[in-house]
Amino acid sequence: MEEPEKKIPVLCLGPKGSGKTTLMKKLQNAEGIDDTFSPVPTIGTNLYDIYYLNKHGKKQMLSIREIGGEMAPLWHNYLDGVEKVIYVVDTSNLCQISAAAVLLYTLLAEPRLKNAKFILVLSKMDAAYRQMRNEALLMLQFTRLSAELGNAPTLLEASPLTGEGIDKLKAFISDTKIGK
Ligand SMILES: Nc1nc2c(ncn2[C@@H]2O[C@H](COP(=O)(O)OP(=O)(O)OP(=O)(O)O)[C@@H](O)[C@H]2O)c(=O)[nH]1
Ligand SMILES: [Mg+2]
Repeated sequence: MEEPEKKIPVLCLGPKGSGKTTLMKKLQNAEGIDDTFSPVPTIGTNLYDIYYLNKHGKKQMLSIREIGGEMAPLWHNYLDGVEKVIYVVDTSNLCQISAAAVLLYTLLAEPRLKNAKFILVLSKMDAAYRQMRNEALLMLQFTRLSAELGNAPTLLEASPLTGEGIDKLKAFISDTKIGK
């Protein structure tokens, strides 16, 4: 059980079912992330320890906290000390995208996240979903966000199923200051 006061500098957020757990498992190099992988919706939060090599080739670990989409009204309780936000949007679910956008804007406008780096992950970019990419970006008003915001998100297309984007996501999180 995680200690409630433990500060985790990297958060993974996004609407329910957008693919956060699957992505985190893949980052952990878990076996069996394929068509048959069936995660359960995250109730509350999950902590993932991620191992990576730093620029000196030394093995390092950092923790990422996933907060279930069901918990969106409570995300604000977890923002203190956060340096990076991985925001996961399901490209295959255009009905959910406006809600996803509103939640993202709320985070981007949050004073406690003023200096945080955001990465916007278009998940499930395998197979047929890829064609929805441009519509998804349009609905998220990504171009406008990029032009108008100081802390505009970096964009990443990813799929835990094919492994696309996983290395880039590791690079994004791995320059985080860890520990005290
Ligand atoms: N095709 C495809 N399906 C995916 C991918 N990632 C996740 N899924 C499926 O999407 C569903 C939801 O995935 P989760 O990883 O549980 O989503 P979540 O964001 O953690 O959801 P909550 O914890 O409820 O907020 C599952 O059925 C996954 O198998 C992907 O890259 N491609
Ligand atoms: Mg989950």
